[in-house]
Amino acid sequence: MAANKECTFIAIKPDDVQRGLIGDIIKRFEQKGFQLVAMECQQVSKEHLQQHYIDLKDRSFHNALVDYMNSGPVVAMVRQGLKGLNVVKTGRIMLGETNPVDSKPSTIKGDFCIQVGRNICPGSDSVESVEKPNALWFKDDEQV
Ligand code: IDP
Ligand code: MG
Repeated sequence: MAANKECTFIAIKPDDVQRGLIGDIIKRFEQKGFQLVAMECQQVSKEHLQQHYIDLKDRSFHNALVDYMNSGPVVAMVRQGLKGLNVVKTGRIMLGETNPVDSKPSTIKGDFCIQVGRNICPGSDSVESVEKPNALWFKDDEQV
């Protein structure tokens, strides 16, 4: 990644791929001006997902979350903006709160879902936490 850029990792979960929401979600980040760095539609292994959700390994819903994310293809992407424009923070605002009940209309979770276990899009929650998922999901030469 260029030194003057900040990246964020965003994904679209299996039932939202099946619901045909990929275009609606991507459009919001395109319109907002987040540059595309990498994107892929892939069915990921449970081992990969256990790594992705390692910080939640002690939570009661961890296994159900891994099984669900493994149940069909997901779309994963990395997007970026100039440093100082806070794409990680802005991305989280665009996504809404983890629980859709708390998400305002016009956010992705506010507009497209009602249930925390089916909440459409995970997204990086801090600049420090971005590198790990980016490296797990995409090789260096898959990020442009
Ligand atoms: P985030 O996706 O908003 O960053 P995290 O706390 O990282 O939220 O949780 C990861 C995923 O775990 C959420 O997207 C959601 O699907 C699921 N999750 C979080 N909290 C709960 C819960 O209380 N019950 C069921 N699933 C949950
Ligand atoms: Mg999270």
